[in-house]
Amino acid sequence: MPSQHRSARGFTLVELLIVIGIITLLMGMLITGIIIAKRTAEDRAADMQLKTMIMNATQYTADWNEFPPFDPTVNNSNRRGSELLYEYLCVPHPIGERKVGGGMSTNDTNVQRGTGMEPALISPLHGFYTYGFEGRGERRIQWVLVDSGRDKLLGGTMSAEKGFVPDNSDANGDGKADHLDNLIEKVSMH
Ligand SMILES: [Ca+2]
Repeated sequence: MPSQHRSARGFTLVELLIVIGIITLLMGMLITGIIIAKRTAEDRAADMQLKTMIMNATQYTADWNEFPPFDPTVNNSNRRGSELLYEYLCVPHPIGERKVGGGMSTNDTNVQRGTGMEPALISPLHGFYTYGFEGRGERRIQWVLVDSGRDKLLGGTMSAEKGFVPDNSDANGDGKADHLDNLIEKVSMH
């Protein structure tokens, strides 16, 4: 009888372990699902914000009949580009009686503010933006807007001739070039 009792208890323990195993597996799947859903939502938001920026960049060139100044500080922690884009795309500027620009709406999540810092337009992927222009010589043909992506690293430089020029840097050491998750959009000037 005692041996029967032991085997009954042993079987219960195995069952318990199986149940714990299944629960762990389901929890893992659930958490993975939540992470994937969150990432998909962020990717979509980043894409939409870049498209909104393009609309407002197009409006900027139409209002001012020129591009904004070149972002001179292109590097991997390019807060300055995001500060300039906030200034050009989100803040209305008076021209005589009317106000131009500033069409892009901002909220607590897409603007980063800090003491002693200019407000900066930030990506739903939490990184900064970079922008530059593509053209030949002095002639600028289009804006190039770059969201540095989930790794927040640009992995390239902005050339006045060619726009964004990627390199093969891998600053976060994940074996992928930093530019591979960048989102890039271009706006022609007419
Ligand atoms: Ca990147």
